[in-house]
Amino acid sequence: MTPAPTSDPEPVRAPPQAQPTASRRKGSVRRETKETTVEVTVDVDGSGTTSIDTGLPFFDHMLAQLGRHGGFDLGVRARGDLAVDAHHTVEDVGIVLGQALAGAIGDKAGIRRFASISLPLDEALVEVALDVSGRPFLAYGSGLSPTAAALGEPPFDPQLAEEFWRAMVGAAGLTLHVRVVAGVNTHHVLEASFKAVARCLRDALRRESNAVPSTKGVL
Ligand SMILES: [Mn+2]
Repeated sequence: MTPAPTSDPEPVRAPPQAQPTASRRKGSVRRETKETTVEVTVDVDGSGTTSIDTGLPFFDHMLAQLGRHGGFDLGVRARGDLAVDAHHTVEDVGIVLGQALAGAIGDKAGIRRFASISLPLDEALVEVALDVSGRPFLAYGSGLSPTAAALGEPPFDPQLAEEFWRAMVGAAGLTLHVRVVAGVNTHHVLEASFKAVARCLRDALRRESNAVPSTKGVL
């Protein structure tokens, strides 16, 4: 005969509730002007899956680095006035990506906020420091000659990388420093810089708590 229990068994714990911070941070923006039509979707808590089509193969290659090494799912589709040149398309993708990121990260609760890296790609070495500050600021030194040859077809002028970062940080409210320490090959220098920013975004947007990481209480 089994004796009746004399005390309550260990209380059954409720299954863990999904924390508010466990929700996936997603943003989606579509922007249409007379120069470009750009659609961006971003899932900051994704897995680095990308689907990129801007009409500029080299830029696609760079944006794929951003998503893959940023650890976020990134969809970009852009149709721009490439017959003029790539400028409007690149700049507008930066604006829309920045807006989508801002929407995804919301009030920035719990994020690490700061990140930096020194990232090599063969002979190229790029330093990046990032603050998800809410204050747009870009310091950019590519070290590349203004006459460095364009990449891909249709051509991506290497100078457009700076325009892209300025547009993105302006729309997302990021403080971003990109400094090329060494590098000869243009493809390597640009790719290292995109990978470095990606890695910093991944680290800075990682959630470490539920608090907004500012003594002001807001970012
Ligand atoms: Mn490459």
